[in-house]
Amino acid sequence: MHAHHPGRPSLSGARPAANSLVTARRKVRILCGAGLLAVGAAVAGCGGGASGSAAAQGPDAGASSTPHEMASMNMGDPSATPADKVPGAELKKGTLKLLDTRPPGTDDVKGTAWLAQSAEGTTVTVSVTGLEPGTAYISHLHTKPCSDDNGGPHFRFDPDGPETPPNEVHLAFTGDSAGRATMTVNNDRKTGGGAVAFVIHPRDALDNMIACADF
Ligand SMILES: [Cu+2]
Repeated sequence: MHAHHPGRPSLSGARPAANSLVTARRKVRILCGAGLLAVGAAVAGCGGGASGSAAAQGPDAGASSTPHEMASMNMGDPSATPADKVPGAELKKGTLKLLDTRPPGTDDVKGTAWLAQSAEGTTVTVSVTGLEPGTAYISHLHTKPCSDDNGGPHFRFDPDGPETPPNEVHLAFTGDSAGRATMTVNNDRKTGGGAVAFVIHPRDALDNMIACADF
């Protein structure tokens, strides 16, 4: 009798395995997006898809990832290949300059940011000194030069898309005991010429801009 069901084509049986993987990833992204709405403070940290292929993650990353781990991964991975070491990339380098908008106690912030674009997408690395030990910072790609409105708005791959990774490029880091930090983040899309500056903010005062680097 089972063979006699012309009205029920067995679509699921014919679907290639790759499709179900894509479906699973979409589900993860949707889940992540839902979490963002609920957890405002973590808004800058969601969107685990930014690092791209499964090959870029550990072998069991998919099995063990929680939304929280995804968030920290997407805001940067200190062990990722830094932008200036990405093979075959077009590399831009900028020196951090202090901004007039910086809060007290940040006069010693110095460092370098690198923006690499390759077939793998975009890699951004920042290396900073003069941070407050134990203090958290957030940094972003911006669309204007540092001299123009302190870098202007955040760069977005899709201008009408969300203000969160992976549609924006965010790096989170904390000053170590010596006030230093180095962080790298990957995104599977290229910024093209749209991201021209890199700006560091205190994590607890995102409207505050400490320093900016032009690419
Ligand atoms: Cu910013």
